[in-house]
Amino acid sequence: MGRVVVCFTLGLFINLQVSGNRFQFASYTYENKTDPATRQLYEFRKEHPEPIGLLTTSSGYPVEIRDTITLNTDIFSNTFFVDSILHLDHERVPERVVHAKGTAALGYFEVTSDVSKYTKADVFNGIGKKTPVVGRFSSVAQNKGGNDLAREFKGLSVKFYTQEGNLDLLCLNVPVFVLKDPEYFVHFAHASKRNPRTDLFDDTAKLDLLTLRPEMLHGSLWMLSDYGIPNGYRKMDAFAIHTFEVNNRQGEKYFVRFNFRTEQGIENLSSDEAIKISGEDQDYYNRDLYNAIAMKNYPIWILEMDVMTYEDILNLNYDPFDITVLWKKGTYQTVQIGRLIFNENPDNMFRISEQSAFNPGNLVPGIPGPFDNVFKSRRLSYQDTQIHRLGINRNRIEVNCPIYRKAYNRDGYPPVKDNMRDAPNYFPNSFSGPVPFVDASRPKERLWIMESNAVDLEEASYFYNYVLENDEHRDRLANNTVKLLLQNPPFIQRRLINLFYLVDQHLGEQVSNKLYRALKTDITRNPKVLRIPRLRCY
Ligand code: HEM
Ligand SMILES: *[C@@H]1O[C@H](CO)[C@@H](O)[C@H](O)[C@H]1NC(C)=O
Ligand SMILES: *[C@@H]1O[C@H](CO)[C@@H](O)[C@H](O)[C@H]1NC(C)=O
Ligand SMILES: CC(=O)N[C@H]1CO[C@H](CO)[C@@H](O)[C@@H]1O
Repeated sequence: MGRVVVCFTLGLFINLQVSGNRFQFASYTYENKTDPATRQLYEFRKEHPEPIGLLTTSSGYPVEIRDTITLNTDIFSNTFFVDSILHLDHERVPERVVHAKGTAALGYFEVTSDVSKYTKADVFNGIGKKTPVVGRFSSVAQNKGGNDLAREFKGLSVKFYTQEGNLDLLCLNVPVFVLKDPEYFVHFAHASKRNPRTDLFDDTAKLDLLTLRPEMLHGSLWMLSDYGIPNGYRKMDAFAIHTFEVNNRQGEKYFVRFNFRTEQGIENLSSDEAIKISGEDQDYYNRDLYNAIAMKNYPIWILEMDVMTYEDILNLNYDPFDITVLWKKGTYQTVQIGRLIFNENPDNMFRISEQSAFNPGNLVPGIPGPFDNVFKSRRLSYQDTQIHRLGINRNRIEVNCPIYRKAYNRDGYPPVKDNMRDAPNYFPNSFSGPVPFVDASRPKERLWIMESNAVDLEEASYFYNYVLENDEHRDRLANNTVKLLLQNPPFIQRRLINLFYLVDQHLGEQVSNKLYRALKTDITRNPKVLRIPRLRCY
């Protein structure tokens, strides 16, 4: 009886191996017909032809073969059974409030240019210097396990394990954000996620909020355009968006926007292509990244910064700190910093992806960072949500550990690692506890910016007329908008179209004509149904 159960996990493979030519042939075509992600278990067995060891409970008790079956036994005396069932009951942590669906990769960053003129950050200084990184790619509103192909922004977070602590750059695949007042992030998140009654994604909520907060128009146009569905995480750029203050060894300030440019080229999917692919594989992005890395086709991004001097920003006719605004051509110069390469798949996604905690406030000397209100609120919000998700000792979890750490923080829910052993636990002290350093070139004053509440539709208009490269792309944008509008009550349809007319007459006309036609066709087909029923907006 016991032996039958053991063979259930290993027996199938063992049979394949020993059953002669017919099965060897089968295994040959199997390798050639499957992708690395599909073959993962098979590859594991190839690397480990024998079981990797004896089975124990989580406290190390060796499991006897008769304890792997509980029928007709004294079940609660069975340590193996109790240990495994209790563990299963507790093995979820809360998914991220946003960016829950994602995947991670490991790699390194290599400096390719001398940027010491702008920043003294050690990680970016010294051509050829390599720094290990972890990256996490994500969608925004999808739940963990959701659809990679939904029309949403995509994220790329990079944690650099530098000699001066962790530097986290959190990026989106578009260069602007949808809002500049962090209070509205709460409402943007609620409208993007599930409706409280139906528990469904709700296009009405999305367009209602968009039309009531017109500063969202610019970012939303990016989302409705081809940029809304890249053809996988490898085929997109990634932008940290905010304007960061940086400083050099002399304490001189510069203002920069960090941009990762894909070496794979930007590619995107149309709504129809995305619907088709998601019917077959909702994990299309995750699989694509995993397979590329497994097949040594390592994805690469060039990290650049767009730079302005202090004098530059004093002489602009727009606000360079506004994250709903693109920096205007001709007002900045672009400097290359280095290359980001992902060359390793994590051997355990929970350990690396689910437990990772990126914090925009994780910065290094030489990068004091942005000072707009959205960034200031993010310095708090990410840590707060991660304390909820992973606990107060999130930075003592392996994937988040900096190379060097000596802090006065003690205790709390595990992991605590060595908990600073017997070192003094208060500051200041006279007994050789850790001491702060002196940064002579740290700029003495910080800027304080006044942020305007006014909404300037010029940004959206520029996007429609100049960022979109041709009328076909504009037509796809209009088509995507109409699909969303069809899910909305007429007063919201009118509100969006009115706003679109203000952005650009052609955009307003396109969308209203297409909407009119779509409604008409729909009415003709079925007079009772005004709305096209479908699962999600693409
Ligand atoms: C007020 C503005 C914002 C707030 C309050 C906010 C909040 C959050 C929260 C709570 C998470 C989940 C973090 C976790 O559980 O570990 C998150 C994730 C993320 N956010 Fe934001 N966010 C804001 C704006 C932005 C902006 C402007 C960007 C891009 C520049 C951005 C990029 C990301 C990325 C890439 C992730 C995924 C991190 C990961 O992979 O773990 N967010 N955000
Ligand atoms: C088939 O798989 C084998 C074993 O992995 C490999 O050596 C061979 O190159 C593959 N052939 C083709 C045509 O991909
Ligand atoms: C937009 O939709 C119309 C109507 O379905 C279609 O004829 C047209 O080809 C679409 N435009 C693009 C660029 O796909
Ligand atoms: C922004 C962008 O790269 N758009 C491209 C998306 O893909 C279509 C079809 O492949 C191209 O025509 C667009 O230029």
